[in-house]
Amino acid sequence: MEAIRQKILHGERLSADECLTLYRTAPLPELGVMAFAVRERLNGRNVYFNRNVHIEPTNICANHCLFCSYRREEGEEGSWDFSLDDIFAIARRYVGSDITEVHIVGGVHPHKALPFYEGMVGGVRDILPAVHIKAFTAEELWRMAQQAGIAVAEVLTRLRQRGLQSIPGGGAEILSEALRARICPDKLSAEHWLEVHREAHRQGISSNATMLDGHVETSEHRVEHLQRLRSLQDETGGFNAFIPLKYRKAHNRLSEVGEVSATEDLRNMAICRLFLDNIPHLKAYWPMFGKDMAQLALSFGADDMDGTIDSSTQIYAMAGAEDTSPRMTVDELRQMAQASNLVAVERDSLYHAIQHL
Ligand code: V47
Repeated sequence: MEAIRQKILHGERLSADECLTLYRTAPLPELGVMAFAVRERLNGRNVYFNRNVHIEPTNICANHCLFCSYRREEGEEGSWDFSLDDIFAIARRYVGSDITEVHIVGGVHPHKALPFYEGMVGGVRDILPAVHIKAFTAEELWRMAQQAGIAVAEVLTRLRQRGLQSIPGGGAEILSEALRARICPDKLSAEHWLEVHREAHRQGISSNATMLDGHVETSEHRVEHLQRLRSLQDETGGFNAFIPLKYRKAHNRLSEVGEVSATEDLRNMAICRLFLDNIPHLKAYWPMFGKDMAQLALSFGADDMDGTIDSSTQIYAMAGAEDTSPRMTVDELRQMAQASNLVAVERDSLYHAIQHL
């Protein structure tokens, strides 16, 4: 541990073995102190947030991921499948509002194709011309390419022409082929997930990366995941933020595994901050963690709280998150930062500070 402490102190990179040692043995308080020092070095005392909404076009999904509480079959009770008009009606609600980002992610619909998604992005762009569109996970993009029989590069180019500006971090789960075969057998491979993000970065489209943790994965799996992300970031520099997503157990086929403790969540947050020395931001995604845990995470390496959300996402409520209608006011976000002796900074989707006049 002393050798690791010295490395952190001197801003040196941790090896995969050292990361594993942290997962196996490092106590929470010590991790917290080190991760906070690193977050201060990278982001000062800033706590970033934005004013955002999600649009979830459908929960009908061709995949059968064991951890998913959200997917439904076509026609099944509880399924939804928005038309473009439905989606545009949602977007229109925000005309004249102060949101700066729309985040669009849904299930992999078995019968929708690229022109539908091009129309979606183009329509939302027309309705909200100044709002940043962050849309479609690597999984959705990969499927669009497969369905159209074209390369992912072309999908990205076409969507970018219609207004796509960045891509969210979902679908990464754990970047280990063996584990994916167990928990998300229909999803794109780890290698393909990385390939989609590599191509996005090559085209100047920045992205986020997630890790779905706290289920059947081992510490070795987490280290493999983090290592693969760090390598890609060395290559491209295109990731803005990393987002650990705690596995939530309600209404899915992994429920019997249960959920890991708050201590484990915070240890993981801190270790991610220590190992991922090249991804600038670490997000405490409060609709999944809960507000209290997200606030605590700010003292364990996290510097970003995502945004106001406006009750527009259902993924986590369906998986057992306490907050079934997640929304935060800007005042609430500011108070959460202040109470941690930190400074809330409103940001745009690329982490530039925004000053409202
Ligand atoms: O990929 C699904 C996860 C992800 C469960 O980029 C679950 O800013 C926990 O990626 N328990 C989608 N997690 C959400 C996502 C995301 C969210 C917020 C911000 C950003 C961003 C990205 O949700 C999926 C999967 O890893 N997920 N089911 C569950 N039961």
